[in-house]
Amino acid sequence: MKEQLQRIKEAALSKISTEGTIAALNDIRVQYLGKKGELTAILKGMKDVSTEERPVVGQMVNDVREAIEKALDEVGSKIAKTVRDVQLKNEKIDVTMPAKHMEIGHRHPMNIVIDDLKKIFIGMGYEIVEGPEVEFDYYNFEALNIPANHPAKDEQDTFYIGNDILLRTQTSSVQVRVMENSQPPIKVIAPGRVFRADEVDATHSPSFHQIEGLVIDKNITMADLKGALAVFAKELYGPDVKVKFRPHHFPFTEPSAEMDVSCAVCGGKGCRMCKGTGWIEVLGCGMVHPKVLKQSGIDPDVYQGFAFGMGLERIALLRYGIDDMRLLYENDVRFLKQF
Ligand code: 2U9
Repeated sequence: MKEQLQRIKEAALSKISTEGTIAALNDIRVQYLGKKGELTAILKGMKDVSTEERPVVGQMVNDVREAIEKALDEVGSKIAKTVRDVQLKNEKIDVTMPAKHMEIGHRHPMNIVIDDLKKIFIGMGYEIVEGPEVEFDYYNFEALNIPANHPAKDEQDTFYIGNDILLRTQTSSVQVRVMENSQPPIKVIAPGRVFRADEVDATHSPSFHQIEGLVIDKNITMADLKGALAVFAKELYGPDVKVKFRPHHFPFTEPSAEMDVSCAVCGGKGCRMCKGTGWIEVLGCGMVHPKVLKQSGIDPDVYQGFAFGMGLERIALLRYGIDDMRLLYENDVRFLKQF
């Protein structure tokens, strides 16, 4: 049995020393040390060895096992190192290679305009408020002094979800909610998407964007409205811009007006952009109608306010000299890349 063990040891060590792969080493481990391996078979035969010989043979089996394991480990780690060295050599990274070109997008022109306007109003102390695009008829029309059968409801025809639920036609509904939930002083702008049942053409879209503003406090007058909107116009178009107010009518404001700014292209002389008038219409505005204040829980004998609203697509088209609103929504990258 001792010779047999010596033979096993020599055969195993010689095999191990000539192998070049981890898989082959694993096979050898199974062949000698596995459950059905040659060394294990000898251990099982120990019962036939005499009591005196047993400790000697047992020690030998252990020595042989240790020698085989040691050889397997040594050769195994040598092979692993060689494999790693080859891998490192093959996977060398050339840090001087030019990087792959990545297309990075940028803000949509509408978002550039929205962000600019928000920044101006934040600078003037306004808080930004948002509300639902799907709205109750009450918040979109009724609370703004536009009752059923009012002609303004026809001008602002929209998409109805149900009898009393619709897609909002103006962000005024957000300001009504602010009035219901808080007491003055109120100084907010409500930017957002609005909807109207309009046919698509160069200047109309069934979905567009607005910013509306609302300021309510004691002793607010038309002078505050004009001052605030003149500051806004100068922030947007530069310090030399002139503003003028033309009387108008809205159901929710009284008195109401539209504000024009002097044409930035011709400086007021008249050109193609301003259709020869020297002026460009920018927004609608007015003093909040006392009925509107009262209906939302604000006492019009104590508080007054002004409001304004503007369509943002119009401002974007004028700013960038775009002649067709549809270009803003078609997402043609050749168009969008220009901004
Ligand atoms: C409350 C009371 C009054 C908001 C206002 C306008 C005038 C206006 C239009 C401009 C072009 C909408 O996008 S557009 O079609 N808006 O002219 N909007 S005053 O008045 C309010 C808002 C909220 C509680």
